[in-house]
Parts: sequence; C-alpha cells; structure tokens
Amino acid sequence: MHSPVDRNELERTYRDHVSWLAAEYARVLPTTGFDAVVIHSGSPKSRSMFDDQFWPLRATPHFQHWLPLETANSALVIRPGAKPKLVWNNGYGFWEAPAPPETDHFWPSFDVVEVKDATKLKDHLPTSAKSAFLGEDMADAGAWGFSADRINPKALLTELDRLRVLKTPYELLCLREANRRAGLGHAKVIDAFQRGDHSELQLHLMYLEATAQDDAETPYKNIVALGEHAATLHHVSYGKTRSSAQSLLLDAGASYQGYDSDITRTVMKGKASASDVFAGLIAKMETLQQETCRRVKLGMPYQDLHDQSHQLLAPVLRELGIASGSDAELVDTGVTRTFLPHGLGHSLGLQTHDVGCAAIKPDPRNPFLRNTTKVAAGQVFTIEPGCYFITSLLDELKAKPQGKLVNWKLVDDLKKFGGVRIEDDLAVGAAKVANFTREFLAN
Ligand SMILES: [Mn+2]
Repeated sequence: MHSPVDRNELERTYRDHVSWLAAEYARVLPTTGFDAVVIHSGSPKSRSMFDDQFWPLRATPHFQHWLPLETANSALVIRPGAKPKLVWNNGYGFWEAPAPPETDHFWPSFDVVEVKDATKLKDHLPTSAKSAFLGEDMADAGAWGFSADRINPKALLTELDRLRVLKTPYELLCLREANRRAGLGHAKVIDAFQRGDHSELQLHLMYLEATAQDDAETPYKNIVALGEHAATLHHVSYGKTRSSAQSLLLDAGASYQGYDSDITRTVMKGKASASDVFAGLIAKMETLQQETCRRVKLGMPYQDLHDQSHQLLAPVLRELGIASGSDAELVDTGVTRTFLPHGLGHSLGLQTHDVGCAAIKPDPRNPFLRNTTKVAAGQVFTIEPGCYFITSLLDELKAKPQGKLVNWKLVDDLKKFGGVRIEDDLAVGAAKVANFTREFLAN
C-alpha cells in the first residue's frame, strides 16, 4: 500500500497546475473573442417544487478545474495577466454549511473576496462587454448584464472541455489517490461478500465506511449488484434482504480534491460446481481486460480498442460454450454486442464520464462509446469490458437468424449471475501506461 499524498508535493504540483491553467486560459480566451471569464460554482437544485429540500451541490467542472472548493453561489474571475479572483460566498446562515475542504493548499493561488450574500456577487464581476459567463445559473447571469451570446459560449466551452482531457501532474496525483481510496472499499466489500451473505444495502454501506464517503460524496452512485441484478448495468436500487447469490458486481469509486476514480470488480464465492462456467467467464474476462490494457498505445484510436475487445470476446463466448461460430461471425452479426452492449470506457477526471473525449460521434455500431479520441499522453480513461446476460437484449437476438449461434440453455442457466464487468483507470504517459487501479487492487 502506498502512502497518502505528500503535502509538499500536493502544493508544488498544484501551483504548477494553476500556472498551466492560467496560461491555457490566456491562450483560449482571446481566440474565442473574450478578455475575461466568470465561472460560477453552481447552486443547489430543488428536489421538488412542492417542498424546500435541495440536492447536494455538484460544482461546475470548469470551476473545480481551478480549485477543490464545493461551494454554492461563488464565482471565479479569470482575466489573463491578473491573479485569479475567487468571489467566495460564505454567508450560509444558520440552517446549514458545506463541509470544509479536505485540505487548504489552494487558497494562496487566489485573490479571495468574501461575500455574505449571493446578491453581492455581481459587485465583484467584470463589466467588460467582452467577458463571458460559465455556469448553470443563466438567469442570474442575464440579470447581471451578460448578453445571451456571452453565457456559456459554445466555442469557449469546447476549448475548456478539451483542456480537461490531458491531465497535469497535480491531477494525476489526485486521480491516483482517488484510486487508492476506492481500492480500500473494494477490498473490504469483496472480503465481506466472500465470507458470508449480506444484502446489497449492507455491502453499499460497508463501502461507504471503508472509503470514508457519504453517499452524496461518491463520484457516482455505487453499483452493488448481487446475482442477476448485475444484468442491470446501473443497478442502484439496493436489495435490503440478505442474499445467498453467488456472484457480486461492484462498480464504485472515490473522490479526492474533486477527482474521481471509477472501478468495477466481479467476484464469486464458494466452489459451487454449477457455477463453473461463470467462474470461467470471470477469469477469461480478467484476461481479456488485461490484454486490452496492454494494447493501449500512443496515437491509436480508442475506438480501435473498443472494436478489439469484441474480437477478444468472441473466442471467450465460444470456449465457454455460450456461442458457436467464427470470431468474424460472432462480431459482425452483433452477437458480441448483445453480451457487451456498452462502450469500452470513457475519459475520467473531475466528472466520472468526462466529456472532452466524446466530441466526435462513434461509429453507429458503438452507440454508447464515450471516447472517440486518439490515445495521447496525459489522458486518463477507463478500460471496462463486460459480458452480461440481459434478458431484453437476448430476446432480440433470439429472434434473429444469428440467434442460432447461441447456446440458449446455457445462457438461461447463467442469467442468475447477471454478468461480469472489470474496470480499471489508466493514465497514459509519454513512456508508459500506468494502471492506477492495479497499484492498489490486484484483481
Ligand atoms: Mn466507468
């Protein structure tokens, strides 16, 4: 186990990160027609118009790119040549207050102006006719004098989304630590599952405890799927009764300074002979996933990796007797896509499914692929092949001519296990590709 983040390294890499961001904004703003930008942190969204509760804040990613402060109704003012200004609204009243940030390393990088009331924010914003506004509070922006063409201008947003694709050393440090934390949760839950029977809710709560996260703080809702529930790709309505299911799919992450990890493991318990095929499937998917990770090379289209994972899945299906036919037949007729309907992976950073790698539409055969870039040094993305027994998709396949390639008796037997997904977070360097997940979680 690696030691937690060193404070000096955090401070040093963060300063460099902010300098780099400042230089990039100084390059991007004039080319998109602006001389300054206001980045609003966001405001809590109402859960229902019929009561007075709010969802926890999800800060604007462009705001979090600068600093790990989860604070509502605050704003950053970025003007090339000037120190970044944080207009920090910390007037919370007496009902509630946000959790303090985990560390305070970021404050010296900003001129901080404190306001006690969201309505005072506008007094500290630029008045230039060439200043842009980024954020979800667009009605406020309009009221503060930003014309519609200066609110979330598409050309600027596209450039800034692109900036989040290539990570700085600071961001890599954070993403690696997010993996370490999630690894603690995975190890704890897998161990508990293999020792005894639990409900999905119990396993979920164990994960939160082991990673010291409240449910609302996890980067995405934990997917805790026992048995057949794993066939629901995003199973988040946890069973509350103890289950004797023999398989568990756990897809859960952690956050550090706003940066996310996204990890999936599928495991079995016991030595039930009836489940031999599924145990074999987990082992073969592990091999397939590791082979796909090994194939990551600078300059190759990520979509090629996605397509190759289908080429690798075809022999897995055949060797286990799930389907027959040649690799080409199984891939070209869409049989592998019935068992693996989602994308191979996605960019990862401040958002679990970050958007910067999905600017181009994928091939129509890969409708859910969220990474269509060429692999480049500085990218961090997931590799998460799977193989599932999803009744609705299987029924569609059964009705087609290529349905005859499938051993339906075996598929029906395997439905009780739901499916397999194995997911790691990879950081592409100029010289090598690091697997942040495997540093902390063997398999
Ligand atoms: Mn993922």
